Amino acid sequence: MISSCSRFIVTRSFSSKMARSALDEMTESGAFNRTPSTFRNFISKDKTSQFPAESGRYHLYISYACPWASRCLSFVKLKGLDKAISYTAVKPIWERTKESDEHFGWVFPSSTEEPGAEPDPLNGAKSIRELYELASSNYMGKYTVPVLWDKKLKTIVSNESAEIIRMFNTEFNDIAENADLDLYPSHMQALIDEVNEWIYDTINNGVYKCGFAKKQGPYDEAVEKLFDALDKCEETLSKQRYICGNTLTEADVRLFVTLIRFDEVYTVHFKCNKKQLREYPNLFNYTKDIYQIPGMSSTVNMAHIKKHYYGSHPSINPFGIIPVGPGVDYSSPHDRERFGS
Ligand SMILES: N[C@@H](CCC(=O)N[C@@H](CS)C(=O)NCC(=O)O)C(=O)O
Repeated sequence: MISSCSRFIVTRSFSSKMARSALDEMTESGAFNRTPSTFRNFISKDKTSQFPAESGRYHLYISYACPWASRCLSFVKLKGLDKAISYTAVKPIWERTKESDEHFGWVFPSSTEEPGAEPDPLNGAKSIRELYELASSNYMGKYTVPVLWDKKLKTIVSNESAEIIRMFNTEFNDIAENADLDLYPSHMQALIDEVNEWIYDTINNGVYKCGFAKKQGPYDEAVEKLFDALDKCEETLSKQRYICGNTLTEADVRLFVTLIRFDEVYTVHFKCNKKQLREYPNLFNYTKDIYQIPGMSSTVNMAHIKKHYYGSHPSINPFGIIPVGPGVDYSSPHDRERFGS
């Protein structure tokens, strides 16, 4: 087994123009800088399109650890797309993806040794990297989840969760069990976009900017913006049930995936410890409220979440020790019904 220190150095040596892992996405100033996704096709309800919405045609590859993949799985559950879109979860801890080089990334188990993770049922791939290589022979970017796979054309439709959730919201309504649920209704789109933008920058990606900062300045800046944004959410949620009003929207799902990981991981691993989520009464109850929506709790596998973060970032946690707590119970009663539903 390669030592955690050399593992980090070798991984970085891949970094020329494109990043090969989140650990390589650093600017000269020591700040974390996420690279954009590469596969950006759209599934359409139009039956003549290249990627038409069809039951059984598409497969979602996820990690339960990954907030971006989890938001896609949340949409599968909320929209009632379980029967139309199949999915597989990888193992939580990054491993070597090839014998011939030192890249570490998402891999599939060979059997059922890791509860929740399964072998690749479609291509027999050993890693997510292999799927990218099947889809494109000259791909040079990161091998990220989620991956939305087209079984018919044997390629990646999209690896951008923000766009995958939009496809799931509208394009499968002929087959979705909850077709009437619109998480991005046209009359709220401007507001949702605006909220998504600052929440992404300060909270969803903000926790990563705190955790992956390599200098004090970028950390201080990110942590201040993060807690200012959480204070702003707390204030908003003292007046309404959800972040854009009294209706559940895409913005809530996007915020939830970060909040549910906050006390278990981000406070410790990413040094986001100015306050814990449990110290914000409205944000904490809001997180429980969303967790208790039918289907949502099945998207949260806390064992995978903790194993991944604490076990896959040797530059932050060299010995991979997983802290014991806090073991928050998100299924306990909340007070959000005071706003109605
Ligand atoms: N823009 C992508 C980001 C996905 C992403 O960063 N996924 C992480 C896991 S949370 C990943 O797979 N990282 C692999 C790596 O850094 O090598 C999306 O939102 O879909």
